[in-house]
Amino acid sequence: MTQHAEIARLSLDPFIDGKRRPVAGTAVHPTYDAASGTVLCDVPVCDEAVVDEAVAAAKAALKGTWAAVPPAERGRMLLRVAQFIRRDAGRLALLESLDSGKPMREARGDIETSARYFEYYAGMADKLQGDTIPLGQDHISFTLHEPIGVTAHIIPWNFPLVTTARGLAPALAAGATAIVKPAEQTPLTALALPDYLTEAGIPAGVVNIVCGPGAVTGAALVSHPDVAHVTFTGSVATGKSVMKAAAEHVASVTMELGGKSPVVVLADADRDQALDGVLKAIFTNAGQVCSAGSRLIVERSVADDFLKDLIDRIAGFGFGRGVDNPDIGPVVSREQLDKIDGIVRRSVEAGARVLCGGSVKKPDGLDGWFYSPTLLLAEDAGNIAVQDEIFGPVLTVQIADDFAHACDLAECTDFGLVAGIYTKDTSNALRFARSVSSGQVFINQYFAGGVETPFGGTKNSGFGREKGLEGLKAYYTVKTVTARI
Ligand code: TXE
Repeated sequence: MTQHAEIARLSLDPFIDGKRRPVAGTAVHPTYDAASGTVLCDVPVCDEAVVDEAVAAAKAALKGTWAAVPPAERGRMLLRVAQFIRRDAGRLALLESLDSGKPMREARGDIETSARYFEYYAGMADKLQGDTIPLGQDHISFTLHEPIGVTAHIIPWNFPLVTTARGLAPALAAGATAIVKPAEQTPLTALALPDYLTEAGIPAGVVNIVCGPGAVTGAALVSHPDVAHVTFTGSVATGKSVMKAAAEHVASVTMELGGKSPVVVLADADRDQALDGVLKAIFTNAGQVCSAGSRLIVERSVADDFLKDLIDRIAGFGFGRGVDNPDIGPVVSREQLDKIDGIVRRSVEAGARVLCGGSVKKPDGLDGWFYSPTLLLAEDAGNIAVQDEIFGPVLTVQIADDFAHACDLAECTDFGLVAGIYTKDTSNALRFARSVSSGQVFINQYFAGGVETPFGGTKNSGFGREKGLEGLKAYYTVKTVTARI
């Protein structure tokens, strides 16, 4: 087992009621170095009894110590968390890169984004105020914004700390308490987070971290009757089972379920801008991004030249361990590699054509889980590579006859998370933005906006909005008080 010094210094025990809670003797699950396929460390699994303890701690803190902290002070605590994350950005980025395989520069970006979530929502803690409602001279009516309660956060492996901060920061700003369950593939930065929460003065029980497989730890958490809201990011299938479990105790849910997002390149697009944008949209984090631009829809008159330029640029990509900051790192797990390879094979069997890549890759001296950056031309909109989320460095290409055809192709899946368009014609860009079913639209750029811009899906991509002021709404409830005077 690799004993990386930074991991050796980390407590792998769950964090419950302000303390590490050793669960030695119970089952463990390994987390891997994706570049070599070797085990980084074994993390103890939290069973239902441990999850119960975490929920009980969060429930006690909700009406106790956390309620007693004035909103402005809650905000200051969140600001301190942001400050400490930034101070230790090197440590956290290293843990994230080791654990997920993502290139260091991307891990560094993730850590800064995580700090930004705490900073952004810190400013909202003392601004969640209600309204007064005019009912005439015999009444006074007003609303109170009250914390929703105990919240559960089910975290995916592609952006471990970012996704944690995206839900946790607004939940805490709103006065809610939380239990975080990181993905079993990438628990390390979540296990580091308690150091900063404690140093920032956040009381015991307000945030609890439990690790383990989804079917054990995750299922126990989302079905717990004392959980009032579940924030879930992951697959459509797991999202449906989480919704069912939450429905049993009438908990609200935020569902971020991935996508198959189109990037339209029209004939009049700025070529270099579009090339940069398309490459970034699919190859960031080796394509393991819910909002990845995984379908290129390019106008026929420029398609040959545009695809040739893309293939030339891809040919220059270097591979390596995430910590060595390559152009492309490994994918997170053996399962994910097999899934990518399986979809590409089925897609080709069904008629798609490989323009470049299309196979598992073994960079020199590395035995881990790498996949070649791939372009797949699919004429048939029903092809699996058009319809299914691959979650790897695979760009499906569709050719459009004209703008109207591009708009139709953009709509040909059951997902609706993000859509992008490259064109110099602002009217067409805005027509596209109006017509496309999508939670976000990017014009002449991709992954636009920061923590301030609301994010979420339509159709199978889920519902509810995270980020921005919209992201707070899941974490408070509105109570109306009306008096006769
Ligand atoms: O997802 P799961 P997996 C997509 C992507 C990927 C596929 C499978 O296409 O290839 O999903 O990935 C927890 N109750 N996305 O298998 O199962 C689990 O432990 C409660 C898109 O990793 O959805 C992990 O913490 N929790 C995506 C989280 O759910 C459960 C990001 C996600 O796991 C659970 C990740 C249960 N019954 C994958 N079962 C995005 N939207 O960005 C599992 N979990």
